[in-house]
Amino acid sequence: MDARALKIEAARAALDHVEHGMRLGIGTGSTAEEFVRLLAEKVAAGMEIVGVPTSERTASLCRELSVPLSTLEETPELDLTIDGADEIDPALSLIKGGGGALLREKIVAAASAKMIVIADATKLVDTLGRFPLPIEVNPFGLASTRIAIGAAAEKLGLSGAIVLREREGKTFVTDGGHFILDASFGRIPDPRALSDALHAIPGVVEHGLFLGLASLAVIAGSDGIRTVVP
Ligand code: ABF
Repeated sequence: MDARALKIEAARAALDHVEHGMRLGIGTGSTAEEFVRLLAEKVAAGMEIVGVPTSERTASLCRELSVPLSTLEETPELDLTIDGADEIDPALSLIKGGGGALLREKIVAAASAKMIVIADATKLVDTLGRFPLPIEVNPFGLASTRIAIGAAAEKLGLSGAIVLREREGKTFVTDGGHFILDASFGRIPDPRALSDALHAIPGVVEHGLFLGLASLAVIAGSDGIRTVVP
């Protein structure tokens, strides 16, 4: 089964958790986009839901496919968020943000009673950190913030390149108008400690460690669908 087929299978399995009348957080990335396409079919068949998108890209796809949208201002409490991830560990701690949407993704996930992660099996890891950790930073004071991030990581025994994300030769700017630093720290044995250290840095808006947010992961692999709980 090719990579896209696995994403579709994970998205399809997650759809079983969506009930009529739900208020949904809708994730970003290629797996989440497969979920949007399948959700649109359910809506066309009469399922009533409303979605809060985690990025302009997801919002645009939802509008194109007539998935009803709301905002967190209108719908501040969500029943369920469905989203992808870059890495998933056995405790369902995640690295997210490869798609550059981590801030809205985390805000929406935190506003949801439940979060289900959808992914192919390549995202499963024993310890987070093989994937560079995305850190969303305010453009003001970027150089100082990058130094502070390196120093905070060093105190935790972590080190590695901290690179300003670019796209098509220009600095990547998030939907929220911020920059992303991708930190290649390698294995992160204590994600909570790193999360707390990053949150203490004024120029850091948010980071891609999603801890204690996902309640279930639907994983598609060559051996079929697996449901992972912490
Ligand atoms: C988004 O989906 C990001 O947080 C994460 O980086 C990405 C994973 O993308 P894909 O599903 O395309 O692998 O939620």
